[in-house]
Amino acid sequence: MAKGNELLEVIAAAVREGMEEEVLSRCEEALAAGIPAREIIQEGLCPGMKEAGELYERHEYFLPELLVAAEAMHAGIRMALPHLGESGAPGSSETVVLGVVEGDVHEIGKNLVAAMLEADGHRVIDLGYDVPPQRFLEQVRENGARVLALSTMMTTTLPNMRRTVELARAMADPPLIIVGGAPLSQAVAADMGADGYGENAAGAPALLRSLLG
Ligand code: B12
Repeated sequence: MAKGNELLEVIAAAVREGMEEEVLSRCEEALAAGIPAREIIQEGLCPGMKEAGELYERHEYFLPELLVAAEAMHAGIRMALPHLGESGAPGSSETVVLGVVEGDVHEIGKNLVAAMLEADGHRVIDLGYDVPPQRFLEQVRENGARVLALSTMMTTTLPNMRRTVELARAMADPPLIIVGGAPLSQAVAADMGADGYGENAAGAPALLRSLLG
């Protein structure tokens, strides 16, 4: 039986190769070995997806291979999620409106954020991708959401995220705004007026807890 870090590497490789059955059996093994679910997601499943993304960028993978890797990752996430409660601290339950900003279809990272927030007990209203600013605002209003979570993976759609943040800030009762995605940093997020920035999905629940006090 593989141990600790070695097992997480095996999980990452299985995600990268899109081997869903292998991902599931190795995640089961890791949970049985007492590796925390959060670590399995953060150190095994996510790095595997990142590697698949890099292979795609180098034209060593085509779209089908990338999407099979994403499926394998999601299967592992679904298995790990019910075990997250053991490692996470209890927090308040909030309504979160979440989506990828207008012009951007990259949704794999956003889906992970949704899964992690739901596992932490929040009600997530997932608007999907390519979401215009007004739709975010409408949904925040209609659902009385206290949190707005925005994602983008492209520098070209950062201005759309900024615009959405500005409009949300100008609402009568503005939500708490958290943002994430590859082209962002703490500094960029602060500059656009967001309340918080999350580097990865696994840290999103803790980010919300710290902002909500
Ligand atoms: C997969 C992918 C695609 C897939 C998307 C499939 C899907 N259903 O999502 C497809 C093939 C469709 C695609 C299309 C395009 N892509 Co693309 N794509 C990627 C790739 C390879 C991986 C992205 C990914 O899923 N990563 C894995 C996830 C898990 O990571 P993540 O998204 O970063 O999310 C994590 C964190 O950022 C964070 N996070 C994310 N959001 C949020 C939100 C909150 C609130 C919080 C707290 C945290 C958080 O948590 C996540 C999990 O830990 C990247 C390159 C790369 N290596 O990153 C390029 C990349 C993003 N794409 C790029 C481009 C240019 C495009 C296209 C324009 C290409 C084209 N010419 O057609 C189109 C875009 C069309 C559009 N209008 O959006 C560029 C963007 C460059 C830029 N300008 O910044 C990249 C960087 C590639 C590159 N180097 O050129 N792409």
